[in-house]
Parts: sequence; C-alpha cells; structure tokens
Amino acid sequence: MKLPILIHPDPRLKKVCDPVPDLSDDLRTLAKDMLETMYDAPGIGLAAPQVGVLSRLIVVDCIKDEESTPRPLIMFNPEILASSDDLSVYEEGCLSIPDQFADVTRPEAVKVAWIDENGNSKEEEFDGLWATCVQHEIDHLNGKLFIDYLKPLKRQMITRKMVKLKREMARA
Ligand code: K1U
Ligand code: ZN
Repeated sequence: MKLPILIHPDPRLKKVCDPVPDLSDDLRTLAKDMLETMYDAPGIGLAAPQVGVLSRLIVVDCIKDEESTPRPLIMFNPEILASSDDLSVYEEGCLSIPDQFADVTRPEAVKVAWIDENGNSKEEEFDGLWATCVQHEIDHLNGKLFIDYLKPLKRQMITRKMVKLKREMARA
C-alpha cells in the first residue's frame, strides 16, 4: 500500500524518533509499504517520520539503473558506528521537500549497524551515494532535514516555497 508523504514544514519531521524495541508484523508491513512508496515516488530512501510514524525505521535502495537488480534494505534502529574523514558533496533532494535540491557535504563512507526485517543484526560499510542516502535517512530519524545544513537565508527561502506549495495542495 502506498502511503502519503508528509511535506515540510510539519512538526513530525522535527521530532527525534523512538527506537523500535521489538519487531512485529505491523512494523514489517510498514517497512514493505515504505518501500512501495519510495519506489513509486520515485526515491532512493525513505524514513518512517516522512510517513508520520515516529519510529527508528528507514528503507533505502540506491540502485538507480533499471537494468540492475534492486537492493532494497530495511533498517530498524540504524546506527552509524564510524565515519570516514574523507568528505563528499552530493546535490541532495528530499521527498518531503519536493523539487528542491542543494549541495550537502557529508562523510564519504560510513559503517552502519541495524536490525533487518528478520530480526538479524547487520553491519556494513557504505560509500558513495549509499553512504549519503543512509546518512540523510538517519538524519530524518533525528528530526534533521538536508536544508538544516544550508545557510539560514536559503533554508528560509525553501521553507517559504513549501508553505506556498502546501497551501496550493490543500486548495486543489
Ligand atoms: O529521504 C528522502 O526524502 C528520499 C530522498 C533520499 C536522498 C536523495 C538524495 C540524496 C540523499 C538522500 C530521495 O530519494 S529524493 C529523490 C532522488 O534523489 C532520486 C529519485 C529518483 C532517482 C534517483 C534519485
Ligand atoms: Zn529526505
């Protein structure tokens, strides 16, 4: 089932999300619905608060090439264990901030631990777009958006555009 994605500004996108204490069928269904919503958008990641659920759950799949095999990852309680000193810049977007893009600098590689949909503990080092995306999604779980890395004036400009967009969407 496709889920509606919250648009910034929304107080739920500013909250620190709660750890998931135990997996349940409801949470597994939520993760599958988030993947469906992400692929449909289309996007390469999605965090639970973006669909109004304040739990530490993200989904990612950075395989953009349609000929390659998809690699959907469901991550409960994802945690960054280590970050590289090397940095990389990527022009980020966000499904909660449609049609707005800006350069964000982040560590080029990160080691991440998480619990998968079967309850298994996982650990993997990500680099490139995967590292950027996982960091962007974990930021969502801490109430942080990519525009929080921008200068205040640029952030305000984007926020004003989103307020206007939400007003127009409510009228339509
Ligand atoms: O969290 C989100 O809002 C999803 C976001 C993730 C992301 C994008 C870019 C850098 C870091 C994290 C998106 O997926 S925006 C859409 C997007 O980037 C994309 C869409 C289709 C093909 C390729 C990329
Ligand atoms: Zn986002």
